[in-house]
Amino acid sequence: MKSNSGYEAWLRYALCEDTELLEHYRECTDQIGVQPGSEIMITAIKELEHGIRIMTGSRPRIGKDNLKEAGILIGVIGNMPELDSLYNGEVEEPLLEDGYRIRSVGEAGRMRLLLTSPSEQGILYGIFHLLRLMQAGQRLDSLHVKENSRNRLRMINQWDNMDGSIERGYAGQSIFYRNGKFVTDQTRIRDYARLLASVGINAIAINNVNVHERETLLITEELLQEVAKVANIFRAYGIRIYLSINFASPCQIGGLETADPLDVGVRNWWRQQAEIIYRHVPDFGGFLVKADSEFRPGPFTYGRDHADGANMLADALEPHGGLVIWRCFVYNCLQDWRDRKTDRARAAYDHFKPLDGCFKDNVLLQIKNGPMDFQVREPVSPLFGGMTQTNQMLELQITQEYTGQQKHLCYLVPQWKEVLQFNTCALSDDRTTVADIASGKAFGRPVGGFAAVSNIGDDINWTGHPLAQANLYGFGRLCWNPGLEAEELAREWTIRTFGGDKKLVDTISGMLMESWPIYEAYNAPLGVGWMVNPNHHYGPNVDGYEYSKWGTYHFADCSGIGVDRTVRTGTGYSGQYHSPQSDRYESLEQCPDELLLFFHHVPYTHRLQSGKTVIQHIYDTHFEGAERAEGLAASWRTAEGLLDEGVYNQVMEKLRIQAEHAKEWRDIINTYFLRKSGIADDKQRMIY
Ligand code: GCW
Repeated sequence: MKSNSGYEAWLRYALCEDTELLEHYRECTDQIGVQPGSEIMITAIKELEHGIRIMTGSRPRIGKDNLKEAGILIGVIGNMPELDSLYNGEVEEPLLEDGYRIRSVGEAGRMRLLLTSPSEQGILYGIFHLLRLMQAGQRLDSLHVKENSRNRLRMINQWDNMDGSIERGYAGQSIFYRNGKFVTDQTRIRDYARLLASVGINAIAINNVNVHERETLLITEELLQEVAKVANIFRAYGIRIYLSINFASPCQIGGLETADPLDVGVRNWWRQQAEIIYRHVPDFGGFLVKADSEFRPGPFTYGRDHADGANMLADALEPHGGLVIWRCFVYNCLQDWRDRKTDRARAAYDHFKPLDGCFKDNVLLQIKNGPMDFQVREPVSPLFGGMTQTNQMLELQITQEYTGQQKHLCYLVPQWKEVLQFNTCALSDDRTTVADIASGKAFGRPVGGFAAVSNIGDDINWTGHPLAQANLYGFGRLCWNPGLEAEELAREWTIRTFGGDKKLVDTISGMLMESWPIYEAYNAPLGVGWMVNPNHHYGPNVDGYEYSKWGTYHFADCSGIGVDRTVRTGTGYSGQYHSPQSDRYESLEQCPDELLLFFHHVPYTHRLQSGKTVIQHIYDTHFEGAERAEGLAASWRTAEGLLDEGVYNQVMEKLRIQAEHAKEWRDIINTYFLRKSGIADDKQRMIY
C-alpha cells in the first residue's frame, strides 16, 4: 500500500486494479482532443493528464490534431466544431458560465466522451468530475452528466495572520505567511489552490478578518506585488482573491483624520486605493469586512450605520466589478452578565434587518449559520428569511473552534445540511430554505453564495486530524450543490482518499456520520452552548462564560437552566423568525428538544418531547456520548491493515485522546448538574 502522508488528500490517484476496467479506461483515454486555451485550460489538461497517467499507468496523447480518433473531446462551446456537431442539440436547461456537460456518444466499440462548457473554468470542473468518477471506478461509456453550480460564490476565508499564526487554526502555521511576509516557496499555496478548485471553490480571502497593523498594508503598494503573485497562483485554478480590510485604514495608513464613510476625503481615499489594487490584481474579487465587532473599527465610531460603511467601499470597487462582503457578526461584546435584557442572539437581526434593501448590488452580507458563534448546535440565524432585498452569503466554520479543534472527530456536513435545509417560511411557498436564500435564488438576488473559515495549516496532512479533511471536502462539494447528502460525501471523500475497500469505506464513513451527534452528546446540552474554557474554547468549563461580557450564559441554578428567549416572558428573540417557526420556538411544548435550552428556562424536572426529564437527558447523553467516543476507537481498530499504517496510527492516537477527553466532558458536566440540581441519576451511575 502506497504510503499516505495525507498531503495528496482526496486527489490521491492509484493504478486501477480491475483489469477489465483498466482496459476500458485505457481505450477511452489514450487519445484526447482539446483546443488550446488560456492558463485555466492548461491547468485543466495538466490535471487530466496527471490523473489518467496514474490511474491507467499510461500517458494519454493529448492535442488538437487527433480530433478524429480521440476517445475524449474537450472544448469550450463554440470553440470546437467537431464537438458541437456531436451534440444532437438536445434542448436542455442552459449551462451557466462555470457549468459543464460530460456525454458519452456513439455506439458500443466506438464510444466517445465529450466534455464541454461555456468557459474554461467549467472545463476544469468537468475534468475534476471525470477524474472523480475514475477514482470511484465508474465506467465512462454511458455518461450523461450536466452540472451547474447553485452558488455563484463558493468561498474560503483564511483567518491567517502575517506573522504566520492562524486565528482558531489547529493544523500548524499559515501556508501563506511567515514573520510579516509572504512565504517564498509557494508550492503549498499552489497545491492548496488545486485542492480547492477540485471541489469547485472559486474565491478565497487570504487574511484574517481581524486585520492587524501589518495586514492593513496588504492593500498598499508595499505588499500588493506579493498579493498579485498569490492571485496569479489561484487564478490558474479559477479562484479569485479577496482581502479582509481594516475599516480604519484611511487613518491608520492614509494619513487622514477620520475613516467616516460619509467624509469625501475618505471616499476618495478608498477609490484611489481601489485603483492601485486593480492595477496589481485586475480580477481582484473585493473586500471582506469585519466592522464594529469585537473591538474592530467601523462606521458606528462616526455615528453611521453599516449600509453607509459597506456602500462607501462598494462605490470604490464598483468601477472594477469588485464585491464588498460585509459580515453581520455584530453584537455588544461588553455586556454586563447581570443584564438580562441584552441578548447577543438578537443583535445581528436588530442591526441589519432595518437596513434591508439599503445595500448596493455589489454588497453581500455574510451571515453565520447561527446567531451566536459556530456552537455545536444553534438555531438558524433569523437574518436568513428576515432580509429579502439584500444579497447574502452563508458563513460556516470548517475549523473546529468549538467542535474539538481537530483533536476530536466531528464531521460537520450533517450540521451544515440541517442549516441549508432549514425552512425560514419567509415566503408563503413551501420551501424558502437557507440554501436558496444564500444562493440568491429565493429572492432573485444578482449574487450570493457560501463562505467558510478554513481548517488548513501547514501540517503535512493539511488539517491536523487526517479525517478532518472530509470537512473541507464536504464544504466545497456543498457549495457546488447543497443538495448532496452528507453520507454520500463521506463515502466519496473516503474512497478518493483511502481507496475503495468496501469494509474500510463503510467503517470510515460510518464513523464520520456518527461523530457530530457523539460530540454534541457529551458537549453543552440541548443547544445552550458555551460550556468551554474561555479564550481557547477547548475543553469543558460549565461556568467558563457564565459571568463574561460576551453574552454567553446558561443561567443554571438549583432548580433549572436555559435562556428564556420567548416573546412572552424572555428576550423576544423567537419573534425574529417568521411564523410558524417563531410559534414553534416560542412554545415550550413544540420547541425541538435539541434547542430547548436556547429558547427556554426550564426546571431540571421538565419533561422533553423524548419523555425524559432535562436532568436525566443530561446524564444519559453524557454517559452515552463518552461511550460512543470510545466506540469510535473500537471501529477504527477494524481498519488496521486496510490503509497506510502511519495514518492508521495518527488517527488511533487522536481517537484515544478524544475518548479520554469525552470522559472529562461527561464527568465535569454530570458532576456540575448533580451538585446544582441535587437530582440523582436514575441509573445510579458514577458521578463525582
Ligand atoms: O468565532 C469567533 C472567534 C474569533 C473570531 C470571531 C469572528 C476572527 O472566537 O476568533 O475572530 O468569532 O468570527 O470574527
